[in-house]
Amino acid sequence: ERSTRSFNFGAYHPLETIYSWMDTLVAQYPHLVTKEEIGRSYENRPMYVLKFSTGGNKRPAIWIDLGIHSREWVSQATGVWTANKIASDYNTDASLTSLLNTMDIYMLILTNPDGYAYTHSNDRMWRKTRSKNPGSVCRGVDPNRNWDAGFAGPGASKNPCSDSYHGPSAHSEIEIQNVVNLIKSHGNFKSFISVHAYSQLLMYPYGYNCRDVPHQQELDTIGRTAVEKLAVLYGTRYKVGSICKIIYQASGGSIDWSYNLGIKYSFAFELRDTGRFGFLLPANQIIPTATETWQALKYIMVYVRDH
Ligand code: ING
Ligand code: ZN
Repeated sequence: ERSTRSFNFGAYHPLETIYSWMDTLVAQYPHLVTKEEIGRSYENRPMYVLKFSTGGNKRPAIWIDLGIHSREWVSQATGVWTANKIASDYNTDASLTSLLNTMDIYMLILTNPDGYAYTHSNDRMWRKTRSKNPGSVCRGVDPNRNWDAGFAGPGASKNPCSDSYHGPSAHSEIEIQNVVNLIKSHGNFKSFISVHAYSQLLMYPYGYNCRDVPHQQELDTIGRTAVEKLAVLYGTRYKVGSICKIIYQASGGSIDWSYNLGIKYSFAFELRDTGRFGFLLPANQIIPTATETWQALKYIMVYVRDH
């Protein structure tokens, strides 16, 4: 794809197509968008973060990762649409423009590139990384059980064949190390948002236990307003709550780690749908899903800017 205008945002694309689309986006908006390699995956694929910035040095920033679970295809597809939206709306959408005049946005669209490639080549339902597990015939670690936050506690499996295998140690997966290193070395992230599918939920910490976090009330209020904004377009209903209370207890998750690191505005989305199609969400729902989600994302980001 030479121009992002000819790119089909309403289709699911393989990794190589998304990576080459990133270059066209950067080429089209060179003063706003840059592409940074944060490291390589287990199978040596580059991991590219898109940085949206109008200047400054390590401005307060918002982190958005998508596709940590490879089979949740509407997540990565929403990332592609959203990145294009941020770039094209800068200078036309007043609240986004003012946001980008003081803050940066970082987007990691393919957080699990090996898994994503594998969902195209071998197994559409692959969730985990593709790392080898010594002593087991089963591959992969659940990259959302691998973070140093209640690691190996309830809601994660010690069985390498399980889809929720936590891995041999916290941050054992190179893909997670790459993100952790970027977040820590940057040191000025104010919000950390992880995008999954499906179930139509907007969640905040914790997953590793069911106790309220110190900022529970504020996070809940933000979440409720965000899902009201999301529902305006098509009436899509989301539930809001802590991971543990609203979905299930799950240890070693990314937003528990980011929250404990001091990034107060840590959220996780579960996009459409509620189970009719599940991971196999039809491509004609990509743009509606991304468009409604953008309303919630923008609300959260503007709130973060103002607090
Ligand atoms: N759901 C998430 C999972 O990892 C989640 C739910 C989100 C747990 C954030 C912990 C933290 O199980 C899906 N669909 O993957
Ligand atoms: Zn997931």
